[in-house]
Amino acid sequence: LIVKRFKAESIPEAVSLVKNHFGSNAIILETRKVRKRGVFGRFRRPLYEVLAAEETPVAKPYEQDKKAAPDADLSQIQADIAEIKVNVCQNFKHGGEKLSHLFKTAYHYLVEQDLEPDLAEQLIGEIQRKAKSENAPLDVEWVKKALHETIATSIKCVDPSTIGEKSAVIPMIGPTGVGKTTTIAKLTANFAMLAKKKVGIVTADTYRIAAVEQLKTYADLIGVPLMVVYTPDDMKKAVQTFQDKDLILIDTAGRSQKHSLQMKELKALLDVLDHPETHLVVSATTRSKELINIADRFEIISYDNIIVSKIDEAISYGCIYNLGYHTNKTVTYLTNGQNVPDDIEVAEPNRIADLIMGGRFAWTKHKG
Ligand SMILES: Nc1nc2c(ncn2[C@@H]2O[C@H](COP(=O)(O)OP(=O)(O)O)[C@@H](O)[C@H]2O)c(=O)[nH]1
Ligand SMILES: [Mg+2]
Repeated sequence: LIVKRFKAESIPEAVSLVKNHFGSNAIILETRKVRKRGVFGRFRRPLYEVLAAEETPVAKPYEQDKKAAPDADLSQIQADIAEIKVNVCQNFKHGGEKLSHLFKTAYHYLVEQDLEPDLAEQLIGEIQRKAKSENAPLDVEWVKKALHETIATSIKCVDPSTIGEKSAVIPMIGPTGVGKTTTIAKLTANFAMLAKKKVGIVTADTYRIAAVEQLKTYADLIGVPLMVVYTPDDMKKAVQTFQDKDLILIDTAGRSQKHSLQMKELKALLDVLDHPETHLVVSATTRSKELINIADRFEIISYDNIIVSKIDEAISYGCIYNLGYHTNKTVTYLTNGQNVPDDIEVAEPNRIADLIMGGRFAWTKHKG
């Protein structure tokens, strides 16, 4: 009896190797899933190993099957049997194999949602430990729920009831075109009209006339005063003028984080403020690498909060997790459209986890 091992990336592939070697009379003795070695071995494609031999009289059952279903291709039947054997092994003999497949699928899902691979691996590690300690039923639903929970507990958001209470002075900083001015308009409308707070708006975006006019239009519509500032002294005066306000929202010109002179000017303008609650506004459609660079470079102005804009335009939300992880800042608002004042929401960990876990991905079909 000649016995030989065949390795391939799928069972049908391995079986066809067997067939090429032994002809269609080969019999499959054993099938197993083997893992490749290496640090990331658990996330690589699996290999299947088939132990096969040339047919002996013991292999009769296969012939009977063939007679019963004359049209069925022998190698297909062999592949099916081999696959069944693998599944049986996974489900009963090596529980660990099934587990690793699930976690691998989850890892691929997270990376697909643009989570940094390192962070995705870390999250998977965490839910693997959770699975062990809770002796959890290892199915897709459990893994999704555990990921959701873990993501939600690792994202810092602000308690909505404290917004606008910590500080009365809220500057918005960030790159151009991310939605700073629109967000100020939305917040002004919400605070002034719904929360009945006394709001004043200051704009330091004097580079484009249109920018001042854009905000002036909103201020007039909502019925709140607007002051335009050019210098740090103007800024001081504006804040003094608005002393009686519950809330002062400050718009700034979009700055490129790579332009250090612009950044220094902005810093000088905001340095005169007493305990400002500075918010960095970034767009969810920006790649994670740039987002983290932006977040780092704006550190010279020192800010504690992040607003993520344009979540309506983004197709994945892992960047919010990456950003939160790297900066350890609080995410305060998400904006989800151009409409003032409606398209803004208070950021909540569960909502962000919903966004990340709600991506389109075939969990059950995903292989390797
Ligand atoms: N789709 C979408 N567009 C937005 C959002 N926020 C702002 N915008 C649009 O982005 C563009 C730039 O907004 P603007 O507030 O002027 O950005 P700024 O340069 O940071 O002040 C405008 O066309 C806004 O209507 C949002 O959440 N979703
Ligand atoms: Mg603007």
